Order: sequence, then C-alpha cells, then structure tokens
Amino acid sequence: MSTSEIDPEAVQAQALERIQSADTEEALRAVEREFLGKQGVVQGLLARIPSLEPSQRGAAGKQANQIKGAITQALAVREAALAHAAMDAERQALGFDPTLPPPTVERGSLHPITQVTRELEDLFASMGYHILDGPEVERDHYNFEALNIPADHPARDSQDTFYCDQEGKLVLRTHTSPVQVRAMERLQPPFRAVAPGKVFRQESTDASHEHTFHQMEGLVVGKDISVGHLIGAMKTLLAGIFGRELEVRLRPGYFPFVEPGFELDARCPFCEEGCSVCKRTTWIELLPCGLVHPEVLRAGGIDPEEWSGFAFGLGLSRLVMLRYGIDDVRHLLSGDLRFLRQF
Ligand code: FA5
Repeated sequence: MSTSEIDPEAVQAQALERIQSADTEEALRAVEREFLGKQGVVQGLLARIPSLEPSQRGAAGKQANQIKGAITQALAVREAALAHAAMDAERQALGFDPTLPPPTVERGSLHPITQVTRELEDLFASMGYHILDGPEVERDHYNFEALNIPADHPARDSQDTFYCDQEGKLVLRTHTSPVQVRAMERLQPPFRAVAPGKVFRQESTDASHEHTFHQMEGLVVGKDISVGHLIGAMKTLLAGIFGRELEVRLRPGYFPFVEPGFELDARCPFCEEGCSVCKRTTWIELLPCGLVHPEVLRAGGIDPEEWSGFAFGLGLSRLVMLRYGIDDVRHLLSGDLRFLRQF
C-alpha cells in the first residue's frame, strides 16, 4: 500500500481490532512492531506529510500523533489484561483462592519461668547484682562439701540426689547454692550476685513438688552484713515482684550453709483475711535465707573475720505459680502447648 493511499481512520480501527484479538504477549509485540515500528504504518503516515499541501500538513501531523497515542494506550491496556488473565490461570492451576482469609501465623511466646527470671534479673541488675550461671551437672564438692554438708550429714537426705557417676563425685545439682561458692571463688568482695537456674531432686512429685524445678540463688558479701540487710533486700525483691511493699516475717530455718538460717514468709498479696493461695493463714512461705556460714566463706576463699554475707534461695517455680495462679507445678515443664499458649 503506498503511503498516499493510507486512510488514517482505517489504520486506527484496524490496529485496535488487531490489539483486541492478540491473545499472547508475542502477538501483541508483533502488532506493535507492525503499527508503531520504524517501518510501521504510523511512521508511513508521518512520512507522507511533507508531500501534502502545506495547508493540510498540520492537521495530518496531529491526526497521526493521535493515532499513535490511541494505539500505544490500547497496547498497554491489552498487555495488562493478558498479564491478569495469566495470573488467574496460574491461581486456578494451583487451586489458590485470593478471597480466602490468609493462614494464621503461629506466634511463640516466652515461657512463664523465662519471663519471671528476666524480670528478676532486670530488678537485681538495677541494684548492682551480677547475674551468674552455674553448671547443672555439679561436683559433689560445690553442691555439698563446700556448703558445709559433709558426706554423712543428715541434710543430704532432705535433698534426694541424682548421682551421675559410680563414685558419687558428680551430681545433678539439687539447689542453686553451689553457685555461692563458685561466685566467691571468682569475685572480689564486696559483691552481690544472683544465679537463676534449673535444679533436680529425686523425689515423688505432686502439685507442689517437681523433680526438676527452678530456683534463684542470691548472695551478698560485704562488711558487717546483718539480718537487717537481708530483710531490706527481700522487701525490695517482693515489691519488684508484686508491685507493692509486703510485710515479711522470719521463722527459724535450718540449712548447714547459713547461720542463723530463716524461712521468710510474706503477707499474702492476694487477700487480707485468708484465701486458698495462703491456705487461710494470710502468710505465704516464700524463701529460705540466712547469713552465710563462716565455713562456707572460708571454702570460697573469703576471710570470715573480715567479710560477712547473706544468701537466699528463691523457689522460682513456686513464685511463677503464685504470680500466674498456676495450681500444679508439674504444668510448668510438661511441654503441654495448651498450657504454654496461655502466656
Ligand atoms: C534450698 O534449696 C536451699 N539451697 C535454699 C537456701 C539458699 C537456704 C540460701 C539458705 C540460703 P529448699 O530445699 O527449702 O532450700 O528449697 C528452696 C525452695 O525451692 C523452696 O522454698 C521451694 O520454694 C522450692 N522447692 C523445693 N523443693 C521443690 C520441689 N520439689 N518442686 C518445686 N519447688 C521446690
């Protein structure tokens, strides 16, 4: 077709029809080349302008550009429609329905023991305490001997022990107190330290006794440490945990590694006249504590003539139970997701 014979309106109509019926990307590109390419039909329209009467050139140029614009736009619309159709086909092949709600993402959370441990660590760190760790498989020396509990001492019976070797030199630690001696060996007095961790006892389990549970040991060594310091520190601890000051009382308690030794009770944070948590007594038995025995200071390489200290052994698992109203300690390490999902 010679350029002089080209009918611009027919060109546009034909291009738009061809674009509509192109059903692949390649077909669309072929139509584009045919109409908008360097040798294409629209280029022909523009090329013939110089041969027209001067009075017709302006209108012809404008019309050619309009046709080019219309074709370009139609190509873009068709291209988007083809891409959309391809995506639909792919979704159908995969059986994917975009109208369904997205699958729920399971989010984990920290174990309640970890949550309370971290809170207590923050609290103690803010008071200048070191946060220490100790081995769960412990030497008999640290678990018993250095704590003033020699081989045939009756106190060993109260903490039934899992032994790890025939000679009885390695045990699963029965409490976090061995970290006291390890701390004394490592740190220069005066110092304050807490050591949270898992402990193990070979005992029959019930709602308040587990064979594996958590404690947090505390140890402060300084000059002229007294029971007054101990009570002050315990009150701060309880205020941090329960959000307000609680009245405390000390009862005598026996542990070979403290002298004097106490059981510390706190006023029940949940009632005023007695409830099931405090067994109607308004007091909650919370933690054993005492002034560090001179023999233990000596075993840790510290001169008891110069230094003194207090120590406490918080039953972390029981505290977590109290905090969240958990009625059976055995839930804590059961790994039962129905329990864990509540935290
Ligand atoms: C001790 O373990 C001492 N080491 C604590 C201590 C430290 C005394 C420093 C003095 C100075 P006891 O055996 O009472 O003491 O345990 C401490 C706490 O651990 C108890 O008050 C209780 O809250 C918790 N506990 C003891 N046995 C179990 C158990 N089987 N299951 C869960 N918690 C337990």
